[in-house]
Amino acid sequence: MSNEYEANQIQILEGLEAVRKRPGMYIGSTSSKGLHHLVYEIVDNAVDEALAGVCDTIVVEIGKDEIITVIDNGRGIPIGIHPKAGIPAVEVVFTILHAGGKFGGGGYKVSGGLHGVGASVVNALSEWLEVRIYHEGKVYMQRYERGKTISKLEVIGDCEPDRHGTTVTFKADPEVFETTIYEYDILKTRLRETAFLTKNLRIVLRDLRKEGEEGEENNGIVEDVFHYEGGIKEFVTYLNRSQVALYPEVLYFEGTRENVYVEVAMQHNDAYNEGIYAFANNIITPEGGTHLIGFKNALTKMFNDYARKNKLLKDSESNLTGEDIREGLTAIISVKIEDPQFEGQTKQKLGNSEARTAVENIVSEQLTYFLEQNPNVAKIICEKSILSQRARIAARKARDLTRRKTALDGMALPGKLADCSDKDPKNCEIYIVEGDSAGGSAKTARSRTTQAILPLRGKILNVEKARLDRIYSNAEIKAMITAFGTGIHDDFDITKLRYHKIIIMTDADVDGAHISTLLLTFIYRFMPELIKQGYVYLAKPPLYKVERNKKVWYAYTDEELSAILAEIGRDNNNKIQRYKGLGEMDAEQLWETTMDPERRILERVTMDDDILSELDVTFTTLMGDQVEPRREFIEKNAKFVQNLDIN
Ligand code: TSJ
Repeated sequence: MSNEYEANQIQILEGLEAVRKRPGMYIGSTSSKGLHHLVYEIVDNAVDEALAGVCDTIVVEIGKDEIITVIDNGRGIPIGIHPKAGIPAVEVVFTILHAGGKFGGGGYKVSGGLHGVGASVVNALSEWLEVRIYHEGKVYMQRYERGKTISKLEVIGDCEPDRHGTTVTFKADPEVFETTIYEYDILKTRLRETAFLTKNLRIVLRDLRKEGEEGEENNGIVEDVFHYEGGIKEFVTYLNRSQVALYPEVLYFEGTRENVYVEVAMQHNDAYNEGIYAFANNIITPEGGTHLIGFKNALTKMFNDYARKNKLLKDSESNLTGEDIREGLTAIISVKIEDPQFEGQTKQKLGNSEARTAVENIVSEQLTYFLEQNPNVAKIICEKSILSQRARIAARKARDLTRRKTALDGMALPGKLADCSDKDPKNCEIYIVEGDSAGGSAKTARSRTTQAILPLRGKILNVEKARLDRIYSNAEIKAMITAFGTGIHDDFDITKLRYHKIIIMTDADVDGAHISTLLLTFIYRFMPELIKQGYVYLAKPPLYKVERNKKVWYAYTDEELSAILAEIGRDNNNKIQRYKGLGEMDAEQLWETTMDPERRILERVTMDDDILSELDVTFTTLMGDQVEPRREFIEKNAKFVQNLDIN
């Protein structure tokens, strides 16, 4: 017996010595990340007790000197002698590598998961560790130092007869870790997540490091309590807290199939990114895996079925893709499984095939039922998905268009463009002119070497109010894109700009101002750099022509008119002409007043820098991938466009 015991001891010491030699192999790293890992490891063992339904509170305290205490009110780690090891079971837990999860058998274990290296690893990497077990009125205690047993498990006192549970206190070894200082917020985030994933478990996080210090609130104690009766349903609400939910309900599905316990919670918001988090035994699987695949399969199939059946998706329209449906979706998928297989390079992907079928079946059944019971929600999601589908198709067209453009550098210029002969962009200007007649005059009036004319016909499309597909098939817009030469969006290349002055020339009236705004909106949406870098101008045609004795004056404002009249004296020989539009000027007048670089007035279009950079971000989010501008966005920024400074 004694020989066996000694043999066991040697094995134990060799095991934990290996952990101390290569800590990174067991906890990933000895950085702050690895340090915090120690806490999760211990907490996860207590969470297992909660999952077994025999513990409802876990307290985590960060004490002075960075000593961690984890307290649960579970059954207490068994204290009886382990038949094979010949030492108390609790000592096995702390001194034998990979002993975790060997007791009790069955059930789903958090601690057996991805980083479930066992309490013995924490023990090996702690300067000291003490475990206390509260059991049948007695307090049992054992102490270890750097993994070695220091004291026999012994009763150190009495407790209330109905008290039960385990308390573990440890100090991370500064010889092992680069830092032994805990960050409250890191623990807080992780423990909150654990609480969300374990319905009804109360987790208290307490920071006692400043306890008793002067000038601190609450005697220096910081505390957070996490307790979510709604579990992952509340997790989804929490994740969507700064978003606008598309419907008030959080969908929740739950069930057990093939010994896999499945929970799914989901809700769409009005944004565009997917926020789907999958967990197996409370351990996040950043690379997804079978449970995530099962969820996605069910979602795609059920929504397409529903949309077809209810004619929300026409027969002529193609199926919604998974991405269309998941646009703006926040979801948690949580499975509990007896023997989770973590795969992939970083072991962050669930491999169990039964998890796929379990999630797929449960979500399919319960989602179908939900959609039938909640047609309003079903419709909202389908409509959002269809918007996403259209935007995706339009965005692809846009990409194709711009790609084609960049592929063929000297691509055919628009037929309506009267180009200039000089090919050095620095010398060149393009006049965008509204209306064919004004365009005709401008073509006659221009200086052919440096001035190009692009006449635009009809109403200019408001790019704020049109879907991308319509925008890209608009002839005027295509003409401008090809004439400017820069491409748009991701393909935008300022060095390809063919004219260093883009001059918008419209009538000096309300309609003209409106057309200018529409053109500026387009440029600013599709090629904001042109405005940012000061290449965009507004031409200023005169409002009045004053003629006397064969002498001519032009007035660009009412004040100017008054000033001219005051100077030359108002009399009956003045023939004052009010211009109603560019079309009233002949080519010569147009040249003299609006196009001759020596005499014309140009207003450069500028914008506030921060507004631009703020918009840039939104702009890329909006147009970057496959997304459709949302209404408030359009309204908000239409205002910015109208507020463009014109000086
Ligand atoms: F990490 C750890 F092992 F040190 C640790 C374990 C740390 C903390 C804070 C708590 C625990 C822990 C373990 N809490 N509760 C338990 N429960 C058991 O180990 C246990 C008790 C009874 C039975 C049984 O079948 O009767 C089975 C088990 C696994």
